[in-house]
Amino acid sequence: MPHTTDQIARLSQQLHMARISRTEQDPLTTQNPDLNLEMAYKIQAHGIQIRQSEGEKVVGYKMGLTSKAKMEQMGLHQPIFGVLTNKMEVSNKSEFHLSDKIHPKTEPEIFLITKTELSGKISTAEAFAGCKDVGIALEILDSRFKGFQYFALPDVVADNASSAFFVLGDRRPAEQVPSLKELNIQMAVNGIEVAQASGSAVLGDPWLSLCALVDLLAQNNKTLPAGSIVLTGAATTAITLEPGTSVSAHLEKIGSVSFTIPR
Ligand code: OOG
Ligand code: MG
Repeated sequence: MPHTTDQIARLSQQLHMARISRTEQDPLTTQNPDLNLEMAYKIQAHGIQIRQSEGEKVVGYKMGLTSKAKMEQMGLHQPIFGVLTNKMEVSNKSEFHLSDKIHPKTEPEIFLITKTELSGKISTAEAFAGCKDVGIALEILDSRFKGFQYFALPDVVADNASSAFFVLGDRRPAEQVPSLKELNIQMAVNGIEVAQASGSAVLGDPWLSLCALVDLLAQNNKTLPAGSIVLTGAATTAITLEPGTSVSAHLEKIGSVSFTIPR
């Protein structure tokens, strides 16, 4: 059966309500085995339109499944993107409560802030030239699917790549850190290291993650506006959030980001 605008609206509304009511859903592909990536990005875009109609503003994008660690953790092997809104941003060094979340996890990511509009196929030199700042972030994921697992790529794309929240930490002008490959990224819980990688874990070079995002956006007839926040994708596996802990991430030459989960 051909996919209709109605189906896209229905499935994005289902995920929207799942997020608001914190009710885990069966993967969409269980009921809709013919759901493909193209339709999944349409469901994602429709879900963002619903959030915009409720007053949220798009502030950037996230890349997902850009490291081997994440691909293996999720059992999915192709980079994807999701949309970030202003309502998803959590202040650095603030408290993050678990009570109104489903099953959140966090992961350390290099973030970029663009300074020019970027579109189509770009080189790493063009990606670097198009960016203002480089920084360290913690992304907080919260899948709307049962057990945060066993989903196929169209499920996670439709679910806005499991986006929930993000925390931006220290940043520096991009000119001061042109090479990101060799920078050490570390995540700690209560000050004890739990995961570590180098920048090259992200597609071999985090600048390539920006190139991949701009290319994926072009395939969806979109460009990346100047001033966008871009999460380049987790360098390590994600960890489950536990009450009474403090999570931090550190990026060599740049600085840190953290949040605390009350008991
Ligand atoms: C999918 C989103 C992946 C990343 O940084 O690789 C992602 C998921 O893990 O549910 O955000
Ligand atoms: Mg991520």
